[in-house]
Amino acid sequence: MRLSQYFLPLLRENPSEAQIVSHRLMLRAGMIRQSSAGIYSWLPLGLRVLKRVEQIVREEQDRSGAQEILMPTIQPAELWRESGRYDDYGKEMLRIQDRHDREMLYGPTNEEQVTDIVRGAIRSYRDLPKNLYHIQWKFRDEVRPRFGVMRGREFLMKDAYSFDVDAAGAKHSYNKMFVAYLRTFARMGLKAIPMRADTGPIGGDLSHEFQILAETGESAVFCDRRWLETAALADDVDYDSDLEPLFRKWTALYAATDEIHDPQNCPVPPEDLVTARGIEVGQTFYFGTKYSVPLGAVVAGPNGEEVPLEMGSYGIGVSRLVGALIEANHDDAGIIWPDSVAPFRLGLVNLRAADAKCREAAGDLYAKLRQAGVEVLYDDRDESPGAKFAAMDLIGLPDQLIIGPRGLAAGTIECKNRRSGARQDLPLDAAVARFVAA
Ligand code: 5CA
Repeated sequence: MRLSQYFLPLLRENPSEAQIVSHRLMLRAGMIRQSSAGIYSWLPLGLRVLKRVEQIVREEQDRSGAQEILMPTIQPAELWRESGRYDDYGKEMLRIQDRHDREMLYGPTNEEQVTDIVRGAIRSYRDLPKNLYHIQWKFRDEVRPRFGVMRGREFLMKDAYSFDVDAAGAKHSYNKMFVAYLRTFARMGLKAIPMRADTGPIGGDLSHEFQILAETGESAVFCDRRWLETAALADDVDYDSDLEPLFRKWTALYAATDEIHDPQNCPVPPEDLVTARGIEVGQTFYFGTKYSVPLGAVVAGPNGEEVPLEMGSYGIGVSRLVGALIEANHDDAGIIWPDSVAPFRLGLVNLRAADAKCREAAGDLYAKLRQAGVEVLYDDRDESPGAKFAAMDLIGLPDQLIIGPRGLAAGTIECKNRRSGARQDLPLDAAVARFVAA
């Protein structure tokens, strides 16, 4: 992509409405624009990151055996009356009336909707287990939308729903999602700590919040000091094996959110307890038959008896993750994307757009990299070197290739790593080879 043609409305000043660094940087880097409180448009650069985050989430869901569907954003109120949540959910739910005065709502979550799909389609325990997920926009009329995409009113969520014939099966399904979450966040270079959590309006008695420690996090969390030295899960996992040992290993060290944490009965002595802030990037729930019983989602069990489905639900804040990634990866100059979610792999900077030789060399390099399938953002604008460096650092692509007249005379190009700041002069061809191989 040529920057001269790209829609990248950068802001020079810090927007006054943004209180935390990720919100500031998303606005300044031209990733998002606010539409109304807690509701955002995603511009080209931001959308690229959102899609990459979404794709990692999707791949790890698929790997664990979950199957993707797509449910609507608008749901009928009757379904929520069946579960009893239409009244319980309160003002956070956006209620709508259609032209026939039918009551509808913009889904804040989909337990009822998915249970309705499954109750009509699965009749026997032989068709279980199943885990269905979708990646869809949700609406919650939050009292205090804030921090940009971190606490929005409209936000993108991956939500998965598992169906089993008994509690043992449901726990295995829970463990699969639990492990898939560890892998998902690890692939983004994030350490998300699974913490025992309250279940809130979703219900149930087993729940974990996946929290990324960050000063700007909205949750108050507590964990064993040893969590700070624990590396993220990187291994491959056989999802058909017994995952209980892995689940135990990753829940052995104490970690809890403040709704659950009880200082009187905490197993960790105060000197080994970390009190911190966290960003909740995902939450898992096991709630058994809370929805299947009222909605009549039953199957024929092994002895022909009717059994209500055992269910769990599992959410990941896809749009929130974009903010969380920036909170965890930035410096004074701007964003520093991990490779796995970067909007482009590489920035190519031509320091002298007016110089024919520089233009030719940069154009040639751009063509070669694109041909080799490397995603490049090519700054071909006629701007000062200072402005170009600042823009590249702000948008945070993992590596920058810088072409200028001096290097070119010697047949070299400068390669700068955004994270380490390390610079290296490379022969032109070596620069191509390095990123084509990577
Ligand atoms: N049905 C369950 C799981 S599928 C559910 O809705 N869980 S949740 O309420 O915990 O939401 C799942 C995830 O969505 C959260 O962990 C959080 O990362 C994200 N999320 C929730 N509310 C917001 C919000 N207002 N803005 C951005 N992300 C949010």
